[in-house]
Amino acid sequence: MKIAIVCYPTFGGSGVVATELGLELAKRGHEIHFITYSQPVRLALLSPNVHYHEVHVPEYPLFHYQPYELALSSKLVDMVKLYQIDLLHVHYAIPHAYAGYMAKQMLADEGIQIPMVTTLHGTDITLVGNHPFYKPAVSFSINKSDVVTSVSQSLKEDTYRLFDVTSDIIVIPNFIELSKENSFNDNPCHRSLMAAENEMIVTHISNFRKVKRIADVVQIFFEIQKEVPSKLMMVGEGPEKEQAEYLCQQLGIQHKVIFFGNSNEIDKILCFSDLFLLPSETESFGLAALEAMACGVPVISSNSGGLPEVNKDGFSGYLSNVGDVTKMSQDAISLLKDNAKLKQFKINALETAKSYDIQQIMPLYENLYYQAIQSNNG
Ligand code: GMT
Repeated sequence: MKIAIVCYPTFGGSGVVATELGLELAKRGHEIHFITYSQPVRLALLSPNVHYHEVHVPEYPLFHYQPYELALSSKLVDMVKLYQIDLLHVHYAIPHAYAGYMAKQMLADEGIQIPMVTTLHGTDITLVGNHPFYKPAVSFSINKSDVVTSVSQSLKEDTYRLFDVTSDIIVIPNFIELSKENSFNDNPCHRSLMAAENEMIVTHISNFRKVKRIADVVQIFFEIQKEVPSKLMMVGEGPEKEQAEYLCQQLGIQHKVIFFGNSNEIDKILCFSDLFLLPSETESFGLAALEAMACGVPVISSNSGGLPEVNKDGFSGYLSNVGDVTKMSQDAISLLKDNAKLKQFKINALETAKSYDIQQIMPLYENLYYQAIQSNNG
C-alpha cells in the first residue's frame, strides 16, 4: 500500500506513534509518505520506502495567522496525485482530520476517491478539541473520516461524551518495539555514570506541560530521597521545566536531580532506571509509561484517562488519584526499599509491555487499511 501519514513532528506521543508506525509499515514493504511541516523527530533514517514531504506555509504580512490547514490540504492533494497514494492516515484531529477531509473533497472533485483514517490521541479530544471554538469542526471531521481509531478505551468513551460523534471508534492501543528497547547487549547500560552504587534511579520523561503535574514529580522525589538514597532524572523540555528547577532548589535537592532536555535515546536512560513517575492530570494512554515498562521499569502513575489500561495497579506499578502525592510517595518508597518486590515489579512491567509489542499491534492497522481501501473501491 501507499500511505500518507500526517502528524505533528515534535516531541510528543502522537508524533512518536505516527513515526514509529510509518517506519514499521515501511519495513513491511509499504510505501510511506510523511507529510508535515518539519521532519518528525524520530524519523532519523530515511529508507527507500520512506518519503518526507514538507508543508510550506508562505508568510504574508496581511495574515495575522498563516493558513497551515490550507497549505496542508493542498500538499495532500498534490502528493496523492503525484505518488498515487492509496490512503491517508491522519494523527490528531486538529487540524489534520479537518485538512484531510478538505483534501479528500478536492480529490473527489477530480474523480479520485481516497479513504481517510483518523487516529485520536488525547489532547485533541480532552484538552484542546472540545473548546467551543473548535468543537463543531472537530466533531465534523471525525464524523467525516472513513475510519476512526483511538489509542485507548478511555479516550473512545471521552470522545463520545464530549463530541457529537456518530462514527464507530476502533480502539488500537499504542505500541512499543520491544526488540529495540531491549537491545542492551549492543548498547551496554552506563548506570554508574548517573548514580552511586547504593542509589536508586527515578525517572520522569515528558514535554513538561501543565497536564504532566511536574511539581508532583518533584514533590514525590523529595519524599523518596528522604528515605532512599536516590537520584531523579528529568528528561524533556517544556513550559514547566524552569519552575521545576526552581522548586528543586527551594527544596534543596538540586544536586540530586539531573535535567537532560529532549532526548532521542530515552531507552539509554530508562535502561538504568528503577522507577518511573507519571502523575499526570490526564493521559489518554501514557506512551512514556509504556516505554518505561518495556525497559523493565515499574511505574507510579495517576489513575486518570487510559493509564489504568496500561499500568496494572499492584503489578507493573501503582496507581493513585490525581494529586495524591502522599500515596504516590509511599508506594514509591515501599517498592524502592524492598529489593525482592522491586525485582518482581520490574519483571511484571516488562511482561505487561509485551502485550503492546509492535508486532502484535501493527496487523490491526494493516487490516484496517485494507478494509478501508476495499470499501472505498467497492
Ligand atoms: O502528552 C502529551 O503531552 C503529548 C500528547 C500528544 O498529543 O502528542 O500525547 C497524547 O498522545 C499520546 C500518544 O497516543 C498518549 O500516549 C498521551 O497519553 C496523550 N497525552 C495526553 O492525553 C495528555
